[in-house]
Amino acid sequence: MPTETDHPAADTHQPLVAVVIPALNEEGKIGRVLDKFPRDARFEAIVVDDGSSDRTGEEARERGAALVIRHEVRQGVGAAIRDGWQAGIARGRPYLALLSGDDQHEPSELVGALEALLTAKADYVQGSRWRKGGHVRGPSSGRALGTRFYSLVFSVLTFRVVTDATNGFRIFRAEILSDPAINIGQSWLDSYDLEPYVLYKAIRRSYRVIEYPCTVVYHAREGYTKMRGLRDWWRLFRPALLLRTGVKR
Ligand SMILES: Nc1nc2c(ncn2[C@@H]2O[C@H](COP(=O)(O)OP(=O)(O)OP(=O)(O)O)[C@@H](O)[C@H]2O)c(=O)[nH]1
Ligand SMILES: [Mg+2]
Repeated sequence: MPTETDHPAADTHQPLVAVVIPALNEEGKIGRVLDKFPRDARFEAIVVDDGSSDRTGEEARERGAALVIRHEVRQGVGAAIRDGWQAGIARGRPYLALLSGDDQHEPSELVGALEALLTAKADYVQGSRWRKGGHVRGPSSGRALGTRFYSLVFSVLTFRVVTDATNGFRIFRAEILSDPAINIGQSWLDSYDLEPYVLYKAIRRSYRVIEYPCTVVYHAREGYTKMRGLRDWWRLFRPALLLRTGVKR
């Protein structure tokens, strides 16, 4: 069971959006993410420290996370995000969001994304570095091409144009997760699969999904990924394929 450290100030603001930030050994970066977190009472940061062996959890607490959930043992990025979103639901937040814990997104862009969602009366906003106004900063090596190819395949499988399907950046109505056809509790989603799973389901269940331009940063010198080998790529790739073919639900 995860252990939780609550920050009393969070409850008095009654934020609209619980922004979940999964983090595994992100000391240094997690503080930077929280320093850039919008100074806007509609947003609260829920950091899930997924078995880090460094000061990730302490740093998150010191730099203003409303809630830090600690996994004593690493459970995977999907499991971390799931616990964070469930905590957001338990806190009564009507919207859930996702931001990388390795400082690859711009937290301030959450504000525009929320406005876009509310204005369009959408259910789900997916960040896209490839939409006009979006940016890629730093050397992404082969990733830029890889994410475009992935998005093309994802679009074919969902019958819908999605320009940046691997992007974690998103805000959506928490109610989506109580749809009986969307089950994020499945153990096959514990790793990289959860993020594309939720996007795929939101589209295929006919929720109103829009894209919003956002920034993705590649910290070449510090490192920006914990993905290892083909297995992790397959985990990112397989949800749309397995759902489309009916192998998984
Ligand atoms: N890989 C991985 N990341 C984890 C885990 N638990 C939490 N995380 C966090 O989840 C986020 C995603 O990690 P990355 O491996 O960088 O993946 P990504 O940022 O989605 O994609 P790329 O950087 O483009 O590879 C980071 O903030 C990690 O610290 C885990 O078990 N594995
Ligand atoms: Mg990363």
